[in-house]
Amino acid sequence: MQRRKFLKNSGLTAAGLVTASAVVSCKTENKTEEEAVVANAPVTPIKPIVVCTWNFYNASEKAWEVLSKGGSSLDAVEQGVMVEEADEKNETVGKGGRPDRDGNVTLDACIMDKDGNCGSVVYLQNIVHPVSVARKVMEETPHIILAGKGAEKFAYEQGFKKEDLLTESTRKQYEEWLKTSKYETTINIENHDTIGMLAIDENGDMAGACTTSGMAYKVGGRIGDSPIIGAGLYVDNEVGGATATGVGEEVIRTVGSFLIVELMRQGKSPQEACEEGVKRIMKKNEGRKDFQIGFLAINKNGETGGYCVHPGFTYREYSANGHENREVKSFYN
Ligand code: SD4
Repeated sequence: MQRRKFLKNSGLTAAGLVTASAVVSCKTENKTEEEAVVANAPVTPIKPIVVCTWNFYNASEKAWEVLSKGGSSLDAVEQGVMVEEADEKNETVGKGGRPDRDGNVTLDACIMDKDGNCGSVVYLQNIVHPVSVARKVMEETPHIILAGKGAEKFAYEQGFKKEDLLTESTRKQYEEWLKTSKYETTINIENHDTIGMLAIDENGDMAGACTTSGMAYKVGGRIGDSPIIGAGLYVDNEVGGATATGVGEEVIRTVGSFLIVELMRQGKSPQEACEEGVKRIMKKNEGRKDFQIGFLAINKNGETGGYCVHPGFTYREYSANGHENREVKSFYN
């Protein structure tokens, strides 16, 4: 009891010395009384905060701008990832994304809010901002996923403009690719890829978004994990959120982001949950080294973590504590 009083009165928690990880990672274990006191100590959650896959500086900067002015996590993640969708130099997302093997740029995106509402578009063409169309699906229709021509028609009805998404650069690359037409997945394309973003606003509410042009030179009609709620993205406002990048087929097979959120619900830290997520995938792919997956997670306290198959995956974190690009540990070294 003495010790309990000391901890209560010492200001230890207020000083932030009892970390979110101490609480979250210990939740399920048997405790001595002292450990239980530490584990049950209140934590000051880090908020607002935003994280995104890879070193997407401009996107996280935009999301932070929204959050730091008191904006919602939903607006932050939408406006954050839109930066990459509009960036023609980013050849894995939005305008300027690499096409499928028929030369068509087809985009996948989804968004999820604090109440578990979600919207998604798959195989969407000619629209620069699929994440915003996904938000419209969430807010303006009774549905969750719209695909292809239907999604495109809906986008025009909502006022989105038609635009050619193929650029000079991606057209040339495609013409070059046609000479061999060899499909192979590239690990850590240009050190960036799909953008998945998770944010907690100053009210402590969480949202997430994920957007991509998918695997370059995929079979026409292919859809990856990124727009699939539970695979490329999942948010549970009581627990945390997760998002994925890499070969979507493998993420879908384990319903990766949902799995990670559920592991956090069971008491794992975001880091531990991401590691377990990758290990589940590798268990089904023993010895396989030809693909990359990167998972990123955040819990309700603003504690973050990431893990990947091969070295190279990073995530960017932005809060009042500063912003940094974090390299994550990997299954293979
Ligand atoms: C997909 N996960 O379509 C996405 C794209 C990606 O490396 O991250 N590619 O499978």
